[in-house]
Amino acid sequence: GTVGAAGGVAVEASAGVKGGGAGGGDRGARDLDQNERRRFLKGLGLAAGLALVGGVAGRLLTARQAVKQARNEVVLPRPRQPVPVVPAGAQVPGVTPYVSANDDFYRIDTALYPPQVDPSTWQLRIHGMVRNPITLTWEQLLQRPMIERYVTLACVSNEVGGDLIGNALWLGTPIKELLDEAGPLPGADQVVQRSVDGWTCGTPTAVLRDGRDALLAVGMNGEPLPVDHGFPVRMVVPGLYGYVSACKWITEIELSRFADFDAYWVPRGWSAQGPIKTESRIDTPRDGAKRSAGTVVVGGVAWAQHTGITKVEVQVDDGPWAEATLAATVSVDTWRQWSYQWEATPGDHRLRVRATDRTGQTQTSTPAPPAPDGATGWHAVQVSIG
Ligand SMILES: Nc1nc2c(c(=O)[nH]1)N[C@H]1C(S)=C(S)[C@@H](COP(=O)(O)O)O[C@H]1N2
Ligand SMILES: [Mo]
Repeated sequence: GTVGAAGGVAVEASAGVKGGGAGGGDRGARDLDQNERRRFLKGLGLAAGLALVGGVAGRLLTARQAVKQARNEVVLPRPRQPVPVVPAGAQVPGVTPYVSANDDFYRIDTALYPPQVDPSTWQLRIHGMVRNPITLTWEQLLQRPMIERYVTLACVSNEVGGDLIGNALWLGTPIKELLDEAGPLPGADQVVQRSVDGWTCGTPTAVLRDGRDALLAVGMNGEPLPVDHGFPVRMVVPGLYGYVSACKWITEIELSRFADFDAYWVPRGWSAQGPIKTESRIDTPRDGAKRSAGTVVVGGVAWAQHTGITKVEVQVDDGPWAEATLAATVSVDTWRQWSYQWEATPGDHRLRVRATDRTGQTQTSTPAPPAPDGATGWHAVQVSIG
């Protein structure tokens, strides 16, 4: 039910996503968007016949058709190492899938319609404060070394307990190697990424070169990127919120300075730097669930991308914090599931969760809204035991 959260939505359904990027605005703005969208869709129905005759809608449909076909014809290159294997036991029953299906993967962007980019004319320009500017075609990109990694992407506008987070297997070429070839000049501390639709984000150059598996990605869960998720090429950076790192439909990388350029969401009140905050969520039981007294398995996810989760604790009402069992995980770049066996007694109870990351830091109890750099606080659910 969150703006832009549904993956695989029809192109028309995305009309309400506008402005739902990093922030998504407040509730009022969302409702307005919904009404506008309904009116817009009605208008579409009336005008459809006319518009289809050589109109905007017609051209849009043609572009969608052509790009859909081009995507179907893509043969993804093989990664240079075997695919990482998801260990048995990464999945706790009743918890959200460890790997998010492409169609269920949350979607956030400012695009009224997802840009239709034809790979045969796609180019990536790496320029700005570099010694050797580079231009890559789709064919050239596919010939570069490819790796495949699970990375959990998260949106800064995710509320505590929210679902604007997903984990996928990304295939791509390490951006570090491309940046090394381009040769950033001293002082170029920001890598500005620009999408074909003009959207921009800025990532610290140092983060993209520190050895983490930051990818210029072409594949998602074994398929070419879905159009909604950036086909043909996007960036994926472990440890940073999407609004500062995960440019979809990317066509330009400009080495710059944070002092010289503010990316799209920065003048709109969001922080220029966006490391993902350590968070955790209860998936089962759901808020408002009714269960019988006895053993109830409480489970969920916790994440501290590129740092790693070392502990998750659960609290019943105002009781002591009890340590949950951590499930297996592929790497520190993904979320991690957990479970806790609760001996539930009759009555209404509040369950809370908090995670500790590998730096030893435990999530703060202090609630903060998503803006400007990510929500904080402990996720809680109410459960009634009969
Ligand atoms: N071109 C473009 N890329 C974008 C955005 C956007 O609005 N336009 N939104 C960003 C944000 S805020 C997030 S959280 C991620 C979401 O990626 P997804 O839609 O594949 O889940 O994409 C990022 N990349
Ligand atoms: Mo986001």
